[in-house]
Amino acid sequence: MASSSALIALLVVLGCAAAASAASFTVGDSQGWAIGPNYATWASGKTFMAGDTLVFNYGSQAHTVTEVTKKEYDACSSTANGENSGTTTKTLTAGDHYYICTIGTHCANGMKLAITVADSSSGTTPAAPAPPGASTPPTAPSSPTPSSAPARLHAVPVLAAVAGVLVKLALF
Ligand SMILES: [Cu+2]
Repeated sequence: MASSSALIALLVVLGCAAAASAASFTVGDSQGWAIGPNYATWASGKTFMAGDTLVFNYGSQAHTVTEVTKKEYDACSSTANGENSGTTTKTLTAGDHYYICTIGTHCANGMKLAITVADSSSGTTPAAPAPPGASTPPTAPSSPTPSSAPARLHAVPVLAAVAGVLVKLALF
């Protein structure tokens, strides 16, 4: 009996760890998706993993969230259909992603976001690409392990230790 309850506890702990691993990022934080924030600065230092979500908050109809190619991102020009409901959530897949607002000159005025999403099964966490013309100084670390990465990984040894204790309790 003891061993089965320990195993159940272990599964619950591991299940919680898995659920907590997908992060949600609010683009621009409290400023949302608007003219004003520097999204290169916002993205720098963040680690985006496949399965994480981006949440864009903005005034309905006032802006669009349009995923574009790098070429369109660089040119601030796209004929793609964006979303303009006011709240747009994107679930990330591995690779580079580019988002712009296609209304007026909003993109040229800063409504453009470029991120690099790491595959959740790999240990690599490449930094977000710096958009050309960005006025921010290159403060992003060039090392492959940004400071935010270890925080995610700290939970693993702790869970392993907890699991080890539970198994020992079950056996003795
Ligand atoms: Cu806009």
